[in-house]
Amino acid sequence: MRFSIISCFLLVLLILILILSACQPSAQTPTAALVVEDAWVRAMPPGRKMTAAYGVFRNSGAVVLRINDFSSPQYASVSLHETIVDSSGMSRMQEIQELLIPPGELFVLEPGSKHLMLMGKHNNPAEEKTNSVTIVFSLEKPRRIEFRVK
Ligand SMILES: [Cu+2]
Repeated sequence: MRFSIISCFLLVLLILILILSACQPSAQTPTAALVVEDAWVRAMPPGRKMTAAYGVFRNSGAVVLRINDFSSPQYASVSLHETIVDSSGMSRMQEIQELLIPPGELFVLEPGSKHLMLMGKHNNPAEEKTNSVTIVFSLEKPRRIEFRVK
């Protein structure tokens, strides 16, 4: 009888420890794990509604980062593209479903290759002055990243 009470108590204690350890926040959330360098947007002549954004994205965390939703307050749509050259030598753009970065690795967006396609520029003279484009990356917590226009 005494033994079963003790083992029951130990079982409850074990369950409590498991629940508490599951509730511990991880040291670094994926949102914080995304490190961005050299984020820039190609400057376009006035009136052009479309451009592309580039940069180097690094995963400094311990879990894979997957981002498949991007938006910008300055553009109607933001999508991830890759420029590919087909067998006839023609270059065209193809949509990529997600920006996927294994732990410790880089995802590079650069001219002639992968890029964020910005389409449908909104006319907002106030925002023109900042000379930057804000792109929101959907992670656990949405991450706003400023891209310098150059
Ligand atoms: Cu494109």
